[in-house]
Formats: sequence, structure tokens, C-alpha cells
Amino acid sequence: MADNSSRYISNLTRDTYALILAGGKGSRLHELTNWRAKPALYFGGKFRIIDFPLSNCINSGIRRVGVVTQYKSHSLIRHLVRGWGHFKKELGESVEILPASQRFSDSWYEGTADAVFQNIDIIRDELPKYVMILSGDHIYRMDYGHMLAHHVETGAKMTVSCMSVPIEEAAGAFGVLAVEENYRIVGFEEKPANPTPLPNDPTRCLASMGNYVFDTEFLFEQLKRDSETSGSQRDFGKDIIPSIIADQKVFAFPYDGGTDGTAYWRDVGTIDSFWEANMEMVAPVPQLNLYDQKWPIWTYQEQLPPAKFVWEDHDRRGEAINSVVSGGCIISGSTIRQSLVFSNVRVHSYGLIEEAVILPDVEIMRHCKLRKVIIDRGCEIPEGMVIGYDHDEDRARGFRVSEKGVVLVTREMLGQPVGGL
Ligand code: ADQ
Ligand code: ADP
Repeated sequence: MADNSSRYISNLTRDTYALILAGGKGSRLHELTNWRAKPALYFGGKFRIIDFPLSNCINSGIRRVGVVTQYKSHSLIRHLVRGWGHFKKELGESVEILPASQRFSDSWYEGTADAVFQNIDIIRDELPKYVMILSGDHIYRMDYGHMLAHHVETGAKMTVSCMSVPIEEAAGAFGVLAVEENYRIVGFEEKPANPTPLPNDPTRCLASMGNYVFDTEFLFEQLKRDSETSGSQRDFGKDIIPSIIADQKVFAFPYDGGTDGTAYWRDVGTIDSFWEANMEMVAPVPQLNLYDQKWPIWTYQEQLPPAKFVWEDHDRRGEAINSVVSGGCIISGSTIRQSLVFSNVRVHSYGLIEEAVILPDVEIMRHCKLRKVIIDRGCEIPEGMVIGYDHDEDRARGFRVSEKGVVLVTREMLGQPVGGL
């Protein structure tokens, strides 16, 4: 790199406005996203998915951020206000919520490009040189400063972050790029059924991570042009990128995991991938290090007493092994293994909980056995209930059993009231 000093990059990040797209439906997560947008989904024992791109912005030195919301936004907005509402405009920092409000047209946000188009005036007010458009749906850590430096050094008008993934993972799921040796993008297909493999590896292809850097004026021109193009679905992947790669300098930025070289990036689009990504967090040495003080993941930090483990006079200890347990929890006389227990969870005696993702405010009564489950926020698991051992029985009780045998339980499935939390 010509000049990759931190001062050079900090000038770029200061001159950047980031827009996090957090309005998608996330329909393959079924009941987990019935009432909350996918970016508001809980993750990693303490966080919500949106905390990852937001923390990446702050840690990269991008301090002006807009979060575009649309579907099921109540829980997301509540989290943003509580956890991300303390930035000071006077210091040049802000996290703004940009709900679809029909300011420019009679319609809600159509595709992702329209979601940006409808906020052009807000971006213009900030006078940024670069606009970074980020997906609010992914779990990863990335220094966006490196991507900005790459954008400037290649002289690109638009840069797309990408990583190599197995062909079968990309098919129908990701935008797939073809690049020249210098990473100039020469081909792009949005979610092709048969992705074009990398020239040097027939088993893998180059997938778009859905994160883009634009020169601001170029972005505005393209959005305006697209808004006047009939038949456009107003989407970056479907319309904007394919329409500009032939004539404009559009480059790919290969993501290699950033500072520590570990390329961790997860799109938790299904019940199974959500459960698996959570399980990765309780591996003895996870690929994504949440304990790195140089790259903290910020979130809404509720004031709660410390987690407590109780061993009373009977024979069962309250214990958790290869697990994370958040504040406000009391684990009494039960064993928890390889699980994530979010805040304010109570587990009563004689239970065995394994490979479980227990969202906040859950109460598990005595003598329960849970294996390979996701328990949604606020559920009360009745005394003696066994979940995850007999899938026919799980289904008969109205629980959702995923393709890979993860059992999802919500308050509605248990016939429990949804209010009062
Ligand atoms: P997808 O993630 O499938 O593909 P999309 O559903 O458009 O694309 O979502 C992108 C982001 O925008 C998500 O964070 C979503 O929440 C948000 N979003 C979607 N519709 C929105 C709307 N109307 N208003 C506001 N926000 C909205 C994209 C790219 C692919 C790339 C993958 C990587 O199109 O090329 O491979 O991301 O996951
Ligand atoms: P989160 O756990 O993500 O904070 P909540 O459980 O608080 O989300 O739900 C978000 C919003 O959806 C709230 O306004 C809540 O009242 C509403 N909600 C949740 N579940 C239901 C339901 N089953 N029926 C109607 N509204 C619901």
C-alpha cells in the first residue's frame, strides 16, 4: 500500500458516512423473526446482530452512522436507543435511526438501493466524501479502514467486499463476482443457481458480503439513474452493480479477517446457521474473539447483578461448562454444557441443558432436559419438560424442528402470554 499509516486511514474514516441496512425480513428464521427484524436477533450470549457492524464502524473510526429500519423495527429501535443513543453530534459522532417514512415517495423502501435513495438528503447534509453501505445482518469483525484505503488506492468509484466461499454455500444465497488479477470486477451475478468458480479453485467462488464503499457523488448519480429506470427492483445486487461494472471502475476488496488473519464472517439466515454460529462461540477457542479489548463489541448493557451458581444441600451442583452465562442469571442445582445463557435466565434444580441457546428472561423449572434447542425470550419451560430427545414429540407439542434437528421454542408455542417483559 502506498501509505497505510493510521493517520492516512483515519482521514478516510472521518470523511465517511456509514449506512447500515437493517430493514430486511429474514423470513427463513421463522418465529425468531416474527416480531423482531433479523439485525435485532440476539447473538453470542449478550449481543444483538446489529452490534457487530455498529461496533466495526466505531472501532474503525467511522463515527457517523445511519441505521435504516423498516420491517418489525420496534425491538431494533428500542435496542438502538438504549445502547447506541449516547453519541454526541457536537463531537462529530452520531448513530441515527432512519425508518422508512415515505419522505420522497408514496412507497416504503423497495430494494436496498431505494432504502439509500430515500435518505439521500440526510447523507448529503453530512457532506461525506465516501459512503459505506453495510448489511446489518452479519456477524464478523472487520476494519473498514482497510477497505476504504483499498477503495482510494485503486481509484474505484465503488468497492465491494468479498470472500471466497464453497460453491454450494454461495448458490442461490450470495452475489458472485468475477474479477481480474487486480481485483477489478468484470462480472457479477446476484444469487446465481450455478456460481462461476474461481479460476484456480473449481470448488470455490468469490461471494459479495453485501458491504459497499462509494464515492458519494457517484452513488447519488447511480441512485438517481436507477430510480428512473423502469423495471429496476431498486437493489444494489440485482440492479446497480450489474449495470455499472462494464463502464465504471468497480473493485472487489478481499476480506481476509482483518488484523489477526482469521476470516470469520457468518450470515445467520436460518435456524440451523443461527444455532451453529452461536455454538461456535462456546468452543474452547472460538474463531471470533469477543474478549479482544482492542476490538470490543459494544451493546446495550443492562444493569444486572452478576450470574450466580448455586449448590444447595441436595446432590446437584449448579454449574456451567464450556458455556457463557450472562448477568442476572441464577443457575441452581442444574448442569449446563456447551450453551449460551442470555441475561436474566433462571434455571431450577435437577436439570440438564446441553447445546442450548437460551435467550433472555427465560425460566426453566425443575427436572427439565434440553438438548440442541433455541428457547426464545421470556419462555417458561414447565417442570419436567424434555426437549430435543424425541423430535416427533417436539413437533406434536407445536415446537419447530429444523432440518438439522435444532428445536425452536417460543412463548406462543408454549401457549404463554407475550406481554409483561
Ligand atoms: P441479501 O442479504 O439477500 O444479499 P437483502 O435481502 O437485500 O440482500 O439484504 C441486504 C441488507 O439490507 C440486509 O441487512 C437487510 O436487512 C437489508 N434490507 C433488505 N431490504 C431492505 C429494505 N427494503 N430496507 C432497508 N433495509 C433492507 C445481499 C447482496 C448479495 C450479497 C449478500 C451477502 O445483495 O449480493 O452476497 O447480501 O449476504
Ligand atoms: P425482543 O425480544 O427482540 O426485544 P420482544 O419480544 O420485546 O422483542 O418483541 C418485540 C415487539 O413485538 C414488542 O412490541 C412486542 O410487544 C411484540 N411482540 C412480540 N411477540 C408478540 C406476539 N406474539 N404477538 C404480538 N406482539 C408481539
